[in-house]
Amino acid sequence: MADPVTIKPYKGPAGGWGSAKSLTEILLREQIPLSGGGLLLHQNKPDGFMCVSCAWAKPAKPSVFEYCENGAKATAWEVTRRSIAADFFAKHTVTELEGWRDYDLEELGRLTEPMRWDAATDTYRPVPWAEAFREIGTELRALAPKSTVFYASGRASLEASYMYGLLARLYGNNNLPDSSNMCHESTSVALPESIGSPVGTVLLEDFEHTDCILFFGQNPGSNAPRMLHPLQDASKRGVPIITFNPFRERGLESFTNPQSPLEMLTRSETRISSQYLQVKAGGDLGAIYGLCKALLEADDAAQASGGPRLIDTAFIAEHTHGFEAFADSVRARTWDELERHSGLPRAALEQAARTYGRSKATLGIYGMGLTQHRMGVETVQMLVNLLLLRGNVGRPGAGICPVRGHSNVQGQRTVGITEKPELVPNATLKALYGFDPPAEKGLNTVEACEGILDGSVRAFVALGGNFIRAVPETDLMEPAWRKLRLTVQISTKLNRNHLIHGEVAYILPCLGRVEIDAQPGGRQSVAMEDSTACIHGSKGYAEPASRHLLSEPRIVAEIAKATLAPNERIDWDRWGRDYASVRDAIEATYPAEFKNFNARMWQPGGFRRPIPAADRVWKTPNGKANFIVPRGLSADPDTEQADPDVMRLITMRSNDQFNTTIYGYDDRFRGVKGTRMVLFMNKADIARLGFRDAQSVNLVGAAQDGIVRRVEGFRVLAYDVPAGCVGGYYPECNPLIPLWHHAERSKVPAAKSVPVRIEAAHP
Ligand SMILES: Nc1nc2c(c(=O)[nH]1)N[C@H]1C(S)=C(S)[C@@H](COP(=O)(O)OP(=O)(O)OC[C@H]3O[C@@H](n4cnc5c(=O)[nH]c(N)nc54)[C@H](O)[C@@H]3O)O[C@H]1N2
Ligand SMILES: Nc1nc2c(c(=O)[nH]1)N[C@H]1C(S)=C(S)[C@@H](COP(=O)(O)OP(=O)(O)OC[C@H]3O[C@@H](n4cnc5c(=O)[nH]c(N)nc54)[C@H](O)[C@@H]3O)O[C@H]1N2
Ligand SMILES: [Mo]
Repeated sequence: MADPVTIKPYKGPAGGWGSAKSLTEILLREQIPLSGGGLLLHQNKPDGFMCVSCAWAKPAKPSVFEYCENGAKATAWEVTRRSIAADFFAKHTVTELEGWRDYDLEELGRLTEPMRWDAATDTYRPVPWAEAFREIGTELRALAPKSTVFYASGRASLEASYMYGLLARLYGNNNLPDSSNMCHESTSVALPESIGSPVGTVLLEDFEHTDCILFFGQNPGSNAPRMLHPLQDASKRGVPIITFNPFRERGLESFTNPQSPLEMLTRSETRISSQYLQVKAGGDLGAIYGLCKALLEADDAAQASGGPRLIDTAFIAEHTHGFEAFADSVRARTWDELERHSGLPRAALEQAARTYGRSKATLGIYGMGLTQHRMGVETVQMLVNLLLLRGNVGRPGAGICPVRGHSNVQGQRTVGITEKPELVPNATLKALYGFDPPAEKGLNTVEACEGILDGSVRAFVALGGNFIRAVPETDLMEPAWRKLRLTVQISTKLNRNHLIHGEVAYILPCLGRVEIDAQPGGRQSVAMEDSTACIHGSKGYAEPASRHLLSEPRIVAEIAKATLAPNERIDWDRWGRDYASVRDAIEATYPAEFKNFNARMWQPGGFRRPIPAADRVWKTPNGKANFIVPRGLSADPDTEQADPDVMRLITMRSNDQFNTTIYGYDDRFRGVKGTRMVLFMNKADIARLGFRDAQSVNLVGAAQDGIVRRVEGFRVLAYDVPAGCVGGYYPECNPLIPLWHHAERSKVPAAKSVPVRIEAAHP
């Protein structure tokens, strides 16, 4: 049999003809007529629907086709003509389905009716909505509030999320973990201490005014492709883009705009990065220290010779605190240790620092490559330190720009999906709804996992997502999960989390955002917040996948009614069918952020909620922007091993997936076709460890905690990655991540430097 797997380097640009072809394939597979392009014309438009893929900013003046390959794939995935036939579950036991791959489960198409697991037959069986809500309510009322978790994956709208947060608090807990707990929680902990804002300060316009971009650990070609447009424009203006990434990602090297006929016909490419630094996994603290060191050395020299200063002394004096201590810590670091930790030569760091030192307005952009480390919080703060040295926060063309993941993950936090009671306007909630919101801190993702493992968590309600597949420590989590009393999954597609289920288990299928949400009072719209804190309205255009589906706000309302004592100040029925009334409640709860919400959400480009740091107002305890000295240099202090055979595994996304949703088995930009079980490895490491290219290997966890962690069946792929680092795909690699291996201060699982050993597989 011919090897279905092919691996060859991809030389083309991101975007371009490869992107057009890949999109056509998925539209055909999901049986969406190419005139379905008509639907795509509404994507990310002021009167259209907001993309269900990433959270990247939506411009006020969109182009005719304001979508990317992966955004269109996500739309196609949601409005697919495929759906799960009524008799499907009768034919397949849950135990059988557990053996199916993620891809095959979701490829079945949309879930169409509410289902309850039937123990006698081990199948999911249809159940009337009313009965489902009644039983869920009865179960939840029987449990101690502390033992229930209300998870949210970052896609649900501001309206559904607000209602969901309130449901948890009225029920009696702050157990509101969010996908953000696995993602940008490092940002949400780091930035308030540094600049007094939990989110970035950058707007899309800033890309037009910047003259230098520092780009850390984010893969825009696959994960935020619309960002390639402003990056391309900046590059064409001659703006240097300095990238720090262990992988040479195609989207950060070269881009052809698939929506420009001229670029497509002439096959013209724009180079994106002007300098590409293949930092070691977890080496960013060292790398940024290096930039700061080079800058301070140049500044010392300038001072000695009476030349212009390299640091913004006026800004530092007026706006910041902690500069001296920080400068001392920079000077105390030796180039030797910085080179060793970052894996980058001093000369390259000095070159990058010279470019930065010439800039008048720099953007610092980053993603999971910084946040998903043991020192994720410190690394984000270190990037802010670098920006503060030259006053690069709070002026046009400059700022800190975390690239958020799910399309409304940032917004969910804004409207109260958080385990931290201090982030919630509890006094306002009390005034509005006449109850005392729980004051005790709730569970985040890692703590929810701990509670499931030790049996203190008994019920898990999920507003979207595929929690069991997304979290670390799969092999311990799955058996513990089965001991839960109640699992409720509000979902669009079948995934592994439905198959690994509790004693009483429900699947509640919901409308997606691309679909028309018809309610008695008329068609409803929802709102979401993008990565730049702009809030947009979104209206569905596609016919719903089934007439049995309910909307997310309606499902949350029904669970609330079935579970909570009646509250005369909350009309759940009205909220569940008239979302403008929920937006009024959001505005009443957060008047500064959501002033005139219902009118402003349709403003082209959305409305920006106030971000004080963007105006140099620092909402930190000392009223200043703070330089913060990190506690160390290594991303993974406690797994730092002298043993050179222990590798740092980076777990990441392919170009053909959205988190645990697998669209296909190709990763075009990395040249992989037909498999996800590859291990990207440096050539010298392959030779040193006695392997060869294409050999079959297994990965074994190398954390010394007595737990055996293993994933078998990878194929070694010689690749341009720094020595000591290997790469593999998420979620296949998740059984290798210890639950305790998380960012120390934010508890984001440290998925980007997992200690592993590689063994030859013996067939
Ligand atoms: N199509 C598509 N879009 C998506 C998603 C998706 O799965 N598919 N997921 C969404 C979500 S929820 C999120 S959070 C975002 C995720 O988007 P990204 O932040 O891009 O996430 P990853 O793919 O995990 O990869 C991060 C990048 O970091 C690099 N990296 C790894 N370790 C390090 C390191 O130590 N230092 C540095 N400097 N770089 C490192 C990797 O090589 C990779 O290029 O995308 C969102 N958008
Ligand atoms: N090893 C490793 N692990 C990681 C990561 C990593 O980089 N490496 N990344 C982490 C990150 S950044 C994140 S955000 C998490 C993601 O974790 P989750 O957000 O929990 O996972 P998703 O894969 O996005 O969830 C997919 C499911 O959501 C449901 N869904 C889709 N659309 C809708 C909708 O409109 N409404 C509802 N109710 N349901 C819907 C579908 O049933 C689908 O199967 O994973 C984390 N896990
Ligand atoms: Mo994410």
